[in-house]
Amino acid sequence: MPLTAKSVPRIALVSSLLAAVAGAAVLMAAPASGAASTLGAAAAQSGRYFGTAVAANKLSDQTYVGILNREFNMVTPENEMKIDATEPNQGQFSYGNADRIVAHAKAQGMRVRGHTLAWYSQQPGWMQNMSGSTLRSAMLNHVTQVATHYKGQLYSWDVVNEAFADGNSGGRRDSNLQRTGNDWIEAAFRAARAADPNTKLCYNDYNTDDWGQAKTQGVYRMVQDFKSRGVPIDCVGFQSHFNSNSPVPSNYQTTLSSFAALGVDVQITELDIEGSGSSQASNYQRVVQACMAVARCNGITVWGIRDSDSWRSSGTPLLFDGSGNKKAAYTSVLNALNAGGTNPTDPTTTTTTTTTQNPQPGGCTATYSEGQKWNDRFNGNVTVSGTDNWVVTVTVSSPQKVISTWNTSATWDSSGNVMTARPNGSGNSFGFTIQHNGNWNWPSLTCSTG
Ligand code: G2I
Repeated sequence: MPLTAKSVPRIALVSSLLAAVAGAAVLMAAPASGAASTLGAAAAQSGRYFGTAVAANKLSDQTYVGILNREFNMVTPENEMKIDATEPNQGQFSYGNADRIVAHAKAQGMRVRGHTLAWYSQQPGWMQNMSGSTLRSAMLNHVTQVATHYKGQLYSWDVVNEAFADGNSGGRRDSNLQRTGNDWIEAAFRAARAADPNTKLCYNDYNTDDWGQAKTQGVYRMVQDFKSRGVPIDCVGFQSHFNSNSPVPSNYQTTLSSFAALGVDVQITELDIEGSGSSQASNYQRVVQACMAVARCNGITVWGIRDSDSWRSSGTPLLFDGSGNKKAAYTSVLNALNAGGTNPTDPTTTTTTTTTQNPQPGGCTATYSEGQKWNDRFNGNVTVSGTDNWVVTVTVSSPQKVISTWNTSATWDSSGNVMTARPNGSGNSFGFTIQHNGNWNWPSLTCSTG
């Protein structure tokens, strides 16, 4: 029930506003320190990056390089680190084009996402014809050699790409690699970790953006299993290739935050959205806002610079037109980045307790203090003063959920976001656990006398 001055005349205020303000610096929105004028600088305000796929053969195109150097602070080689490019003949490695991209990025102060060490596609001929234990060892040798070559130079690696099947099975895609045994993915991750211990290791896939899809759930279960067994995985890449057949799902943020709650980072790795004008701009805005709302969403990479650079250029899916002009989608992305987001600062390092003073006469005050924090959830404690007969509402923001309470009798409204807490005979302090699903904001409280 909404609390109004009329229905609850002795309502007293609420401490949570103060608590929220006090906590803002460490926990909540990262204040945008003035609007930045490029994508990379705007993303950097909240500790994120904004990247693009780069093709080595375009590094001589001045318009292309001009936009690249001005706007982006992360680079993914579009094809140059794939298996057919880096090991064209077995045991003979070829890094020329990939190294040129890495060198260009470094000279510009940009970082690099490696893409990709193990994939069913773009295998060189010699690998396509292999199977069984011969293929398994060749794959692991490839991972070891290439990860060693780039040791310490990359921000993250897409260790395994596109290993799950489309459709309703939620299982693995058939491939020569899959036929070497279901443990091929974890074997690849272990080999990558051994070769390059300080680079984030990602699993990367498409059609995993909709939380309701079987494929998304299949990948989620794999990551959950890897985390529970100590398989070294640090991040999940969401390619996010969208068009009218595969639109931005309404639950996209839930997908990102649900994976993040497993204790991995999430990255949007190959974003492009077909369309034009304001509808394309608003779809881009939704994607950026979802990442900005999830503390462990490290950054966003678009899959090319100009529409004409895209693997599906006829759909004009990128942020710059064929002449290099900024599109409406560019502006909506820049604005969404400048609006700030949930701070990706490690949330487990701070503990703040706040108290409030001067409760209104005859009313009550509910004081929130921060409790213990874990990767996926945090505790809050509330102390009530002014009455023993209190009613405290605790409102969490979606996709947060209160998953347990203590020392109170609690009921929820139909949205599940508003909890009404009353005394249960345990005194005037109670607490709860919030599963944050990527949103670390504190709840807001109101206190009234019952
Ligand atoms: O298909 C879009 C992306 C889906 N996720 C994984 C990404 O690695 C993939 O990127 C695309 C590249 O954008 C294309 O540029 O991967 C394609 C290959 O699977 C790339 O296409 C290839 C063509 O197939 C080759 O014929 C061509 O020589 O690009 C090569 C270089 O232009």
